[in-house]
Amino acid sequence: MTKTTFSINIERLNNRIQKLGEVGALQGGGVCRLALSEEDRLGRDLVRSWMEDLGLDVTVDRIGNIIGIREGRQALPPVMTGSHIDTVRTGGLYDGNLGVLAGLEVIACLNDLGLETERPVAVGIFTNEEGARFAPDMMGSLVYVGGLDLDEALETTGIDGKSVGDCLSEIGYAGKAHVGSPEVHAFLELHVEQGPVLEEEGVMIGAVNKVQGISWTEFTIKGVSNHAGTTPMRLRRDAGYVAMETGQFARKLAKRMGGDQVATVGAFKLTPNLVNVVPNQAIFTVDLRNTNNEKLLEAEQELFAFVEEIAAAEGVSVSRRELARFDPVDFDDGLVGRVAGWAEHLGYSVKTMPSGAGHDAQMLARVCPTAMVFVPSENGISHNIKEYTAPEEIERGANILLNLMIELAQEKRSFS
Ligand code: HGY
Ligand code: MN
Ligand code: MN
Repeated sequence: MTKTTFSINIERLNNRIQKLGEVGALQGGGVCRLALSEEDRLGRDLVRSWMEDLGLDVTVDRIGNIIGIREGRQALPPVMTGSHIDTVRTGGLYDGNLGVLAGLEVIACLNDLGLETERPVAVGIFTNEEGARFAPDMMGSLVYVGGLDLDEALETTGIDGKSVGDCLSEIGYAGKAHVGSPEVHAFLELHVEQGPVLEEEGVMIGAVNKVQGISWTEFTIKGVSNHAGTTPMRLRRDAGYVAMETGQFARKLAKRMGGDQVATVGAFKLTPNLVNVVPNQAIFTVDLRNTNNEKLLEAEQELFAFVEEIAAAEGVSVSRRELARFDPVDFDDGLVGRVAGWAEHLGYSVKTMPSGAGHDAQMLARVCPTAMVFVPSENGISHNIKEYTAPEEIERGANILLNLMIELAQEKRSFS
């Protein structure tokens, strides 16, 4: 049976990507739009204006999620796409932004076609997906699906001591709309892979079938500051030493476990952080991930046992705070198969694969059939100003999104 296929306008989509990339632009390329910052506000204002220009009914909910809806013939649960526009400090133009702007491109195509769909079509901009300023990551979508209490999220303080609630008010995005997803028919997210797999294997599209488990822990080690010159090694209670040893252990643990296990010490702060003072405090984070939850639990247990042991030996105290903990998530097999089916139908090479990064889709998967479409990242780079995906790669991913969303939006029945 021949399927009607539609194509996106890659110039229009790429122009939006470049335009949004000017907001929070860094010298030398890339962007910095930390969640709920002034730059995030400017980015939100710009994309929201595009949503309004496209005729979407735009609401902002109490955690600041921005949802644009295009009416359907029937008031049925919408087909939804979307992602995030907050970035890390050394962000690229595509992480999250592509998913939101490709969603707007789908809407623009529906408008160009004058196509009335059975179901409404929604595009979401979820608050604080990165979690770099306020943990956990995927905060807005987690609240949206009821996985995190709204007040708890609003009271969360960030790395600069400010609360989510105060920052939402400051940037004018403490919305009034009820938070919590309307029933959603299906959710699709287009995202850059952010890793090397598609490029190394020469494959055009990733039909993402799962997201690996994530464990973020902040450790605080408290020792005794002392003179770097006069204090014999046997008398030291060196918080910095214990932190550094733990970082080394985490890396060696991941290498030893192999497979999908990864470990990262991303944030590391010594006090008083002076050349001639034995540090009396170290605060650092360890990000552990694995597609297999049992192995992730094993890695956590080994890490925690190591810190306790080495802290006791050094005579320092250790406390830890869980910043994020999400089990691996499997996407809907049927929908993943339809992503792959559309890739094949459009003549694109495709492979089914897990995601190493966290995504809003892993939260929407709690409330509706969900899948993701990956396009390659040049040199597998992301969370780096050099992040890049060529327009022709973007076009392929956005064409799959467009055609599958139209197909889903014409379905009168909910998924069996
Ligand atoms: O950390 C992540 O995987 C995502 O970028 N928040
Ligand atoms: Mn992302
Ligand atoms: Mn990211």
